Amino acid sequence: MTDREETPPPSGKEPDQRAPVGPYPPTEAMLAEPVDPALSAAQTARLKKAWETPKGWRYWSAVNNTEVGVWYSLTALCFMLLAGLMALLIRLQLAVPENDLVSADRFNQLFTMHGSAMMFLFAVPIFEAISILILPALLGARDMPFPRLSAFGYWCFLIGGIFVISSIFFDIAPRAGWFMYPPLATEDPGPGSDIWLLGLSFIEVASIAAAVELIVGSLKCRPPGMRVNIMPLYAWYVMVVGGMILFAFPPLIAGDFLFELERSLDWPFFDPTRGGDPMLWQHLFWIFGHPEVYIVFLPSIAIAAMVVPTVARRPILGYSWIVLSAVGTGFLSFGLWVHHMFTTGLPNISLGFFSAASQAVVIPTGIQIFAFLATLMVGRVKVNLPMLWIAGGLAIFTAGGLTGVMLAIAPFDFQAHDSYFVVAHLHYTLFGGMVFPIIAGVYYFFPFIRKKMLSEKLGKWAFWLIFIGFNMTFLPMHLTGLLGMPRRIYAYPGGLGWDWLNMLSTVASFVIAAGFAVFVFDLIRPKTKQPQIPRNPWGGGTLEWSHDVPEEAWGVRSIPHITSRYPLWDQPKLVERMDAGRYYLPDASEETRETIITSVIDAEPLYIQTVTGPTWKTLWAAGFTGGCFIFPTFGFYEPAVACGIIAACFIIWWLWSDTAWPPKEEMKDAGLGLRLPTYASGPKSVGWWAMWITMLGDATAFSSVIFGFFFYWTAKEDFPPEGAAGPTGWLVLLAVVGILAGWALSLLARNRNRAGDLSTTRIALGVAAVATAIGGASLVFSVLHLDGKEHVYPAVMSAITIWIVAHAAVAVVMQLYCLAGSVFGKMTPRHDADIWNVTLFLHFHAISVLVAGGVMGLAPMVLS
Ligand code: HEM
Ligand SMILES: [Cu+2]
Repeated sequence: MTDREETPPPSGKEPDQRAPVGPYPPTEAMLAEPVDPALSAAQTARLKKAWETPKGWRYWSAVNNTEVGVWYSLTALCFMLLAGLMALLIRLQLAVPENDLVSADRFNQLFTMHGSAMMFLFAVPIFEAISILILPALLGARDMPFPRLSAFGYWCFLIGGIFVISSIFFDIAPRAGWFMYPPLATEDPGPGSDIWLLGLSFIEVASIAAAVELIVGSLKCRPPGMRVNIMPLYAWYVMVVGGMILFAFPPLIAGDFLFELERSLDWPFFDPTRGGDPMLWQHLFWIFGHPEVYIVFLPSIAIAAMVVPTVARRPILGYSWIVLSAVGTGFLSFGLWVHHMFTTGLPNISLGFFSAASQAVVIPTGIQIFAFLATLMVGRVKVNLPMLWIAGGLAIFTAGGLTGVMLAIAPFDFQAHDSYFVVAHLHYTLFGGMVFPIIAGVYYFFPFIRKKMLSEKLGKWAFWLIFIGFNMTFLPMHLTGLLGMPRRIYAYPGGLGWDWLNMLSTVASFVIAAGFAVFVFDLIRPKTKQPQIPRNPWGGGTLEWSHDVPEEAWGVRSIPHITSRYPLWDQPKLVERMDAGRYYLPDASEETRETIITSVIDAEPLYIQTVTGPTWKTLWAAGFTGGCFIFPTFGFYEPAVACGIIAACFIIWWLWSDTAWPPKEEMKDAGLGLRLPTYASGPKSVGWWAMWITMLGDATAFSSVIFGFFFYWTAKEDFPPEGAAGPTGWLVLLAVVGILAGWALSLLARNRNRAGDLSTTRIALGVAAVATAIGGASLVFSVLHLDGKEHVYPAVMSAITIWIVAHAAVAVVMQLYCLAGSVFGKMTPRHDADIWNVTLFLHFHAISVLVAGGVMGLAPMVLS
């Protein structure tokens, strides 16, 4: 036990030394003390008030994870059903040879939208949705650290998703396949490809926002005592998958960025006649695309990792092995992308390397599955519905994994590539590795969310219909593929031996549909007459099952001190004491929403974070951000710019009014005699972590653009073309100097502010903004004489410029924001979270400017 009574009070020199005061961890004697019932009742009333969900139409301004998570999950499920209907149309068209149910063009739209919607509007979002919904409960937190960010992400997802998917009703949907290969997609007339590029980029940004939120949530919102090595496996998977999203989506966003520049400005990034290369897109796409399949697979394993111990009624075996394998799978998955490009004429050495790497990923995947099997074998298993779905999923996934190993062998892939064998393989992995486990998750967590049970009988019907229907649909496709049927054809001649196989697949796909109908019916049928469940109906050991029945919006009555991986099994009296308000944060003294932030490794309490409540600002911000992405698809650039500016204003207003204001009281009682600070800046605060993580993603996207430069440089002989002009050297230098000066001055401002020297702080910030602006402008002028249309070389230079200048603009806004904060009392020497986050952004910006300066200023000299 450590006693912090001795901690010195904050001194003038080191204003951020506000530290927790009081005993920690709590002793059994402290926990055994009864709580005064009158006090407890008063606390309950205040908590209720603080966490009240808005009523009537204001309900939609809610930002609480329990509301946003439910909307998010339902929306993703709806998109899945729509994409499923498209699959049925595809199957109907292919039922008989030479069918003319839909036209060739419509068919292309159907399979492109089916694949894109399943992957981008269902597979990734559903993971984030479920995680937003349950993660705080798993961690005994009251909410996610940035509820408004979740709400913003949700609204972006909804708007973007509806926009992308509804294009199919207007016959303008994308139609170049879910991986949009150029030149097919670059030359495709009509807005289809733009809808894909801009609409999905918009959704990817929202996905990244959610990933940031989830990672910070698992790192910093764990209950006191829940060290990393005892946190629920689900939270580990959230971190791994969140990290993968952070490194996988940005290359795609960078690719989308180049692609859209090519489509709207005719800059020839992927056009070989002007120095471009379609292979660059394939690389960028699959650097995203392969990790993507693990991004959708690992969360399902995470659900299995929660269900299996409950079903086996014992702690999971091989906890550390599972964690290591999850991390290992995450890493390995970034080294496999080339197996999607085996037939593009790559050197043999690459084929060999990526073939071996692809097979190696079986090892960590296998370890996780064996750990589950071992847990089930030594446990006292009582099979329930969630377990049935998990088992079915694992069986199907394993079959898909085996065909995956076959396809990873390059010579086999040469034969099976782009045939129905691949369609069979990918559906085996996706159904087994995500659809089944997700449904298992729905059955498992439904009682937690709605406090009612789904029907056992209907659940079994749904399972067997989908399981049998699935195998009857997709097993034959292995054969159709090996018999030579290519994927993505809208009609085929009869008599090739494919007819009956196709008919079988089509009939069976309706069996799957019937199964889904049963499942959806069970989900939405009214359950008012049904009794509420008892608490913890499955007998789980993790914290989410400690929630009250009926549910209260505050999550937990008090935030417990955790000492075990399965606290509900191992810590007697835990729930009773939580309910009594014996633990931390039992009160909402100012009737504001709060949660405890703990340290990353040991989960020691650090400070109390105010959590924001309902607002419309996020909805407006999302709407206008949507406009900024959606208008350009149809070539309306002015309204797009206007929307972008308005969205930025909303976001700034939202940040300004709701984050990082100096608190009323510096320290607050957190319960059990512990007093915690109410403000943190720098590495202790959640905002700083969020910025770090966001910047990692941002830097990855920038690196992908730079990767493009080096790709052309190494792969193309005419890069740069003979005698081509480059950016103006001295202007590039001026840009670097200006932006670096802005960075250094902001750092100076941060230090002077701490020292209480407000006038220097403000002057430095003002000058920093001017220097950064001059830097950005110089970079623009350095490339103005170049014509991006002529060749990929000027195009790349201009693309890098756009990237840097956009960031410089953000930097200027941030510097002015801090200046305003200092003037209006939002930022004080003690309360400087904003400028910490801004300087962190500027560190990254400074590095990217140095890189850009090198590429734009020095490379022309080296190259010529
Ligand atoms: C009712 C269940 C489903 C059926 C009957 C079905 C059927 C099909 C068929 C026949 C194709 C090939 C189209 C063609 O090449 O002409 C296809 C492609 C695809 N499906 Fe599914 N599918 C189903 C569910 C799913 C799910 C749940 C996912 C992902 C989570 C998914 C992802 C994909 C992808 C990525 C493609 C490739 C699209 C492309 O070639 O661009 N499908 N599906
Ligand atoms: Cu792959």
